[in-house]
Amino acid sequence: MEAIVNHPTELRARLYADMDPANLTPLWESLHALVPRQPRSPSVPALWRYDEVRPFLMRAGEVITAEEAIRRVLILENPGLRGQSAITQSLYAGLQLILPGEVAPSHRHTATALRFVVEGEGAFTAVNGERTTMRPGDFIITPSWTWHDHGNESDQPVVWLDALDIPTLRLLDAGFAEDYGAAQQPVLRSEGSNFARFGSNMAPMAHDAETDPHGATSPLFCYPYARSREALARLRRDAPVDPWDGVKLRYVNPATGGWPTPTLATFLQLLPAGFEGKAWRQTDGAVFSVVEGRGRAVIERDVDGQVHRSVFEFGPRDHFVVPSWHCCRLAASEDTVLFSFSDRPIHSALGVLRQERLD
Ligand code: GTQ
Repeated sequence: MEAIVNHPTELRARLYADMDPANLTPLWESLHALVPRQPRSPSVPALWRYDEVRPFLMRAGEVITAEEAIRRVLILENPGLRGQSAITQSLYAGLQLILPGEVAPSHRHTATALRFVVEGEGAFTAVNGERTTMRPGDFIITPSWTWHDHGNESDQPVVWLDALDIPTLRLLDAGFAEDYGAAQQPVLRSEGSNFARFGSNMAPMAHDAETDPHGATSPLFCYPYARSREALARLRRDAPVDPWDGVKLRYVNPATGGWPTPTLATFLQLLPAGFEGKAWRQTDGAVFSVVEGRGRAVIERDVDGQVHRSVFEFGPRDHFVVPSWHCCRLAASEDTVLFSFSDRPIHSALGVLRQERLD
């Protein structure tokens, strides 16, 4: 009897049980999970085909108005994180629908948001007293704590991808929000004045400065697709195509050269027809929005010596996620343009960003 009770396993089990009510738990039982040899994300690769998503979005348009919903959005929820409103552990993504004549009322929150226009033309987002018309492929920023409302004065439904750092703010318990009190904020400046100030490789004089007081977010809030697409087309003709990324550029904060937002990095890349990319992996989890073309993403992860492989055939307006430290290879059967965003600024700020180019 004594011998059994004094066996280390028994003694340990008794210790765990006795100290549990004191909110104490032994590190040594979870050390490897807490300090992993390499990331083992609970997020999994996933693809949302627009053909499948769009009918649900339009049904959402029939059952609730934008005004009632505040934001009529279908959240892209990672299958490994169901119930958490997250596409990766740090990022939120959703597809927002706004129908002709609707208004999504003005509010502000500490979460940083970006929009990437997926379908339709002629809706607008208003940020800090200025509207920007949304066209497919435009990348738009809603900085932390800025008033923003959306409207659609066109005759067609408009859909865009929303990306926010909501799960990161939840982790930090730093979420605040306020309603403006009226459906729409007043328009203080004519459309295009923000772009004139910050979108031409120039910047305002000191007396005219109209910048984010924290300096953390780009003062330019719309990056039109036409400009970015033209840059990629030009580089595709004039510069070598990278074997991993094709022709890829990052969006910048024109005031600093850094990322456009403190938490979200954004990219646009062109994969020429026939491109068969080499494999890469990175600690930042990335979400892709297909703008033009068709191709394939092969995403692999080694779990205890067993390779899990996802093969996604994608086309226009499809979305997919490549979680942290998964190997990804991109291929294109036609000229393909991909927008993507990730939590890279957070990894960089913490000094934990790792990127590898494989093969
Ligand atoms: O447009 O402000 O998808 O506040 C989630 C939360 C969009 C927005 C979302 C938001 C918004």
